[in-house]
Amino acid sequence: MQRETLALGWAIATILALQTVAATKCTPRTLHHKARVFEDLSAQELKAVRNFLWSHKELRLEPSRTPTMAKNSVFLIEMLLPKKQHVLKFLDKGGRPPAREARAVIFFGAQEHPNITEFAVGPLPWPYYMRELPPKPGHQATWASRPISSAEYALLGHALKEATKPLHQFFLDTTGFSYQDCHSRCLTFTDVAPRGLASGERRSWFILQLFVEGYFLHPTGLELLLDHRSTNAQNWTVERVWYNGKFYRSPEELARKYEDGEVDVVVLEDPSPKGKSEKSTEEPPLFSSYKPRGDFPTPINVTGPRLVQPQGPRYRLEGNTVLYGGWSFSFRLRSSSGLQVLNVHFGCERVAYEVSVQEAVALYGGHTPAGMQTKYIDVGWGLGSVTHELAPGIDCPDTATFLDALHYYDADDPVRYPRALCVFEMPTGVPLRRHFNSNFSGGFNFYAGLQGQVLVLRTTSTVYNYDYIWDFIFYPNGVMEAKMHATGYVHATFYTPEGLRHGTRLHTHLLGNMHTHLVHYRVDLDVAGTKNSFQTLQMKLENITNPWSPRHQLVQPTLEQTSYHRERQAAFRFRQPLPKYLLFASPRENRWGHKRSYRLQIHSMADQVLPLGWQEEQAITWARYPLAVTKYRESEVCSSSIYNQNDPWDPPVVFEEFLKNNENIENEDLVAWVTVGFLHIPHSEDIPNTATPGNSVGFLLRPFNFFDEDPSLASRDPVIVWPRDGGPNYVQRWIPEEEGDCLMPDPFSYNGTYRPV
Ligand SMILES: [Cu+2]
Repeated sequence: MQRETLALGWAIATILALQTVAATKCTPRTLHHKARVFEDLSAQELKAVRNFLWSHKELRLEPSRTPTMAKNSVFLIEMLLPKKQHVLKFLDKGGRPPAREARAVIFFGAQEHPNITEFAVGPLPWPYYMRELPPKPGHQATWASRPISSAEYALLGHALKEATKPLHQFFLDTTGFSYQDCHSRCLTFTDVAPRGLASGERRSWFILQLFVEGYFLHPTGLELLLDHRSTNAQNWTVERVWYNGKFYRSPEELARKYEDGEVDVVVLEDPSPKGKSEKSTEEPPLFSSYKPRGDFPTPINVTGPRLVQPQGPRYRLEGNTVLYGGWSFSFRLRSSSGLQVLNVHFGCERVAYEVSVQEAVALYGGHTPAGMQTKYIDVGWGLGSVTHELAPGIDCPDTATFLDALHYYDADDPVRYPRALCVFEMPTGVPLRRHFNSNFSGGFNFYAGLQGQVLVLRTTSTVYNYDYIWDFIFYPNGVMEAKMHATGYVHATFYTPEGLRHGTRLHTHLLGNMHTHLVHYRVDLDVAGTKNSFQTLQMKLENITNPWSPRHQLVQPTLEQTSYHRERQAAFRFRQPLPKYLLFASPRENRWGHKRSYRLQIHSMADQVLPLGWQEEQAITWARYPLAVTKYRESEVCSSSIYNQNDPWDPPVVFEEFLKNNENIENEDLVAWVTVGFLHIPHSEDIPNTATPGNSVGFLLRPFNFFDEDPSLASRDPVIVWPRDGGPNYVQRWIPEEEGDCLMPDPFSYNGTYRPV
């Protein structure tokens, strides 16, 4: 079918036409000096808070590393974000910045009834006051809910070593590894959580593993339950032992039965076979190793393509603020919960006040006690603080700007995490828009395309075995994306035939346990102002008499708009239909009379993971909802806490309570809470590691009638090609095709240390 082509000369007319797109002229109002309000604490500030706390002798503080639980110590210091209304007043109307404060978490263990207390310390940089940050009524964090500190881990390691002394010969015989005088053949452990079955308990299952490369994949077959609730480690006791499918009352009982030949023993094969190949002096790699083995049919022995930016970066970093085309935003890396982008503007308007990671959980099934007990709630494992070094060229392009992070978490000084974050622009490899305008007779009227470029802000969290990659992605057309990739080692347990009901055999003695990953995000949209409404659009079929042939019926789609008045109405449960178009609308209209809106588009395979109200489900009630919309409240800024993991039965933060008052959400400051995730049934290709392809989830925030036309029209990147009679095509571009220096990046370097400063 041939479409009518337009008359000649049209192309020329277009070339001559003025560029009528009025470029919005504005300078981002919140440059570095104002964005400081969002900045994480500097080393000096963290030290000032630490010194201020230590100067209060009545707190009787001791170093975090002191090897006892019966002490008072500072566990966490991080920036305490001022109230939103104060920040907005400062940003938009000027005046003095709100007081800069720190949140300090202190474990008071040196008293008969130990407790956890949180304080606000300020004003920074020279603090002179501290005030208690009171928990919500009835929501005091219990002593048992505190995260495990490195001092407690040291004591736990020692306790395990002592407790398993009777099993020395048993371990040597069954694994060739041991805990005593072990040199290169030692055992190690993985602990799981929750730590017990009811509030106030602190008893953990430990999986004993061979301490080799990728030890997560080398269980010995022995798991052990240790009660470590007492602040006196002398009182810690082993309550249960599990070995190869059977329970024992104590290590002594297992050792005795083993000597008597009453234990069904599995002798592990040596993980690193001694049989060195003749060609190589190196030992063959372990199955849990990254070292290459095998060959591709088409071997590759040269380095791959890499990114260059011949004319330098096209984004600007001013402290913690990024300026990129239409975008400007600030960011911080909270030690407790992770990456937060703040004060997100496109053009000259605020689109979101905050988009942030709140929590990441992984809930497991298994046949071993550790497998069936595992419900990891990662903020309780320092989700925001385990931001280890990114490798240039691998974790981020060589051209990225790398930034350090500071965390004061379970430490006595701020600790510098070099290259914890990166910012980079990259081609997406697919055009943002393009069109080939055929003339349907062997040629074209024009070709036009806009290359796809995005700006990425990235960090990672290595929560013990697993690595999450956290991205915020900014597109030139006003679209913003939040994305999590999962990688690293799977959490795995000892293989038993019964375990196959809960996972996959991944090696001789290894079962990859099924689990669900869920991530919770807070999305505080401010779509052209703080007053927004939430509505959805769906498609509804209508059946009408065909107006141009009344003898016929006609079925066609119509728009069905739903408005939501109250929080409960806009809390969508899993397994309940979620409308396709989720819109956050400003009362203002675009040029065409439509409400200026942003659309939330969720990319997730998450589902309900626990029955409502089930014991530990209390800690993750947010996981009931792929989307819940609430009215902004200063008391509802986090959906989880560092305490939810170790007391999931009575956690201090219960998201469900945010919905209880069922507030009006029409023309209010709205917050969207988004749960994304996926079911992970491990498979043999998860060895050695879970790979990122297919293991990413997230959401997009897309303008929907927010602008009058695609705002990427302001980009100078498009290329238009016009055919010319009897001559070469005319290539029209707005950025000269200039040659830049194709600089080689700096040679690869990776330090890997994180040290106090
Ligand atoms: Cu997984």
